[in-house]
Amino acid sequence: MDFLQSPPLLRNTFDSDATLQSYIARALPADVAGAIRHDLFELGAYAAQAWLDARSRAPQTPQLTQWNAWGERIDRIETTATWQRGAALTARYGFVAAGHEAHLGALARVDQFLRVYLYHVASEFHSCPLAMSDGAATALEASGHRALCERALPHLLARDATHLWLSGQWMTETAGGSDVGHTGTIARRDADGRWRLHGRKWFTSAVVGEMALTLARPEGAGDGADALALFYVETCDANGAWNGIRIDRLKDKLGTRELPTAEIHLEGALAQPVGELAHGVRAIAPMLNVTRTWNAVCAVATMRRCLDLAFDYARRRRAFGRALVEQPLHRATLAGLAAEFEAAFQLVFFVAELLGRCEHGGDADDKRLLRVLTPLAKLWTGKLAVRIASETCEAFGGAGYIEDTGIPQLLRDAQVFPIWEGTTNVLALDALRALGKDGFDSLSARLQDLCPNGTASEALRTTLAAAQSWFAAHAGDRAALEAGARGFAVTLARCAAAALLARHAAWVRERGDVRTDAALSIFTGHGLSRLDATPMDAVARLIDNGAP
Ligand code: MFK
Repeated sequence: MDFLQSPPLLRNTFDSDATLQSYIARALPADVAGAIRHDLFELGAYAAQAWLDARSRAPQTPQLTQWNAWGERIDRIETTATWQRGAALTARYGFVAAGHEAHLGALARVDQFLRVYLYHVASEFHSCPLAMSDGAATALEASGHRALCERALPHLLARDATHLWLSGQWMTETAGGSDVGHTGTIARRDADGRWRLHGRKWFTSAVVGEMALTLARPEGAGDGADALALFYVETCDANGAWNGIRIDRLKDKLGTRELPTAEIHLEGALAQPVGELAHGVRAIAPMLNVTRTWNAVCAVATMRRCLDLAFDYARRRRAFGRALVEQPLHRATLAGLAAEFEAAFQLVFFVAELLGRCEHGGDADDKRLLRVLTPLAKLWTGKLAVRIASETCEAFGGAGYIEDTGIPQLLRDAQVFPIWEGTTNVLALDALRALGKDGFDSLSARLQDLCPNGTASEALRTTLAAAQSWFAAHAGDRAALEAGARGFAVTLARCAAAALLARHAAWVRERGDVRTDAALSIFTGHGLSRLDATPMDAVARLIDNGAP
């Protein structure tokens, strides 16, 4: 009988996640942790079972049927079996609602994102429309538009699947991608004075949702982003017919294939302005910041899944006379990835804590810190998820390149994290904008306050000093500042993550756990600085002289 390699298995992803367990013990009061533990346990069991189930069936993708047998345009989208379970699970576990519930106050966001962290990979990116629904609820709450809040919030935050709505976030157009100011969708008043939208949206990730928030230019308004307004759209009328929406096709994507991302035309879709008829980007920003937080949570969830599988496999797979986990180089490789994940996890859940605090009061310092850390967490974890997923493929050797092991999908799916919701470069520039001219010192002081004394605090101080010098040296030269923005942003993200990992390590050390200390020393050993010293003139010589 030929040798048969046993495949990787997942244990309950809540029970087996030491990082998650120790975070909960530190961050949540015992009664809160006790109250949610059972739900988290069930989600961990669901995730492990979903992994097994997915290995025993052919992959499913959503299907668009544009015409019925008699030639009528119907644009019907059938979602996958996993997606069809999504509403019941969302209502039961409150993936959106938990973040808005009053009884946990500032901790509501932590509760919510622990649930999302456990659900994301098993959800097959049902988490995407949930993120947008959460973002829509947050933007509507921030708008103070009473009628729209009364209409949509009970659905977006429903705990009953029959009432639950999903929301889209329709921003991206053919000309207006990252540069949303080029949005071509026009809002026109009809004969009855109602607003109707006309245009083409190039990426709409939740056209199966019941509503969307979208940007459009009121007819006659000027050019540019500031003239855009934020509109609320319900996708279907009371009879279930599309509200002036034509679905041109579903996207054929590298990953997130279960997610029905569509190209659509708005052909007079009835819409309501959410607020004033301008400053739409400012009005949609609360949504962006929430979906970027989801992005970061889902990126660390992906990293965790990769590591669970890679570690399990390293214990099963033998080569050169011993298990992979006993091979010095493989051990060191896995430990290096795990240390990066540990740091990313602490940063992301700190952002969740801050978001909760800011939504329940929060002082100006917290709000400034949240504004900067949100793009930093999103951009750094997006790239890190791709790196860890890529290393995970490699940790499986050839099997990691074979589709039905389930491993390649992790990499294909991870690649979306640095792209949607703002690419790494767009987010790096956003971090610069959030920091402003004089935000560096307060960020630096907050990070140093968070970090207990020790080797990490030394590394933190040195790196922040280097970042400050870099920032000061480039402040007067916008092009040079932008050219180095990615390295600068990643450096700040790593500094924040190191401070938070050190804080966590100090707490668990007193309770006899040295694992996080080890992660901290490996993480700081990788270096915190990623400052980019590429000379601008070398860039110009390379790019402007016919290369590549
Ligand atoms: C599983 C995980 C789930 C994740 C869900 C993924 C769903 C996927 C769906 C999508 O991908 S939707 C498309 C996402 N598209 C983007 O993220 C667009 C990327 N481009 C940007 O982020 C630009 O920076 C942005 C369009 C936001 C702004 O560009 P502009 O046109 O140059 O506007 P400007 O003048 O910089 O900002 C306008 C106002 O908004 C300013 O305020 P004021 O009017 O008061 O001066 C900004 O300060 C404010 N603003 C911009 N970004 C902000 C913000 N305020 C708070 N937070 C922000 N992030």
